Amino acid sequence: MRPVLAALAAALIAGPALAQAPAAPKVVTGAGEVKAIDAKAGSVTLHHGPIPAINWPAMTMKFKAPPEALKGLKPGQAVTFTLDPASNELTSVTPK
Ligand SMILES: [Cu+2]
Repeated sequence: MRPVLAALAAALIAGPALAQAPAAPKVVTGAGEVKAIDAKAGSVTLHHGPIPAINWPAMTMKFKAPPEALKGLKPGQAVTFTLDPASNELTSVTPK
């Protein structure tokens, strides 16, 4: 009985670690061009390059972003950005 319990205990301890998927990135960075800004909606449309960290090809899409990240942005501007892959919301946008 004792070896069985020991094996069970070992499996319980090892289980969660083994079940863990490869750590998803907490912050993802990308680069792109501003296509449109909607300050009222708190969103910006970017054409961004590929983002391998989250398997995204290049595309044009709308992102939610905090007001401070939208400040001073203009259509046509080249930017780098960070986004939270859990929500797909931008956390910062920096003109290049
Ligand atoms: Cu995209």
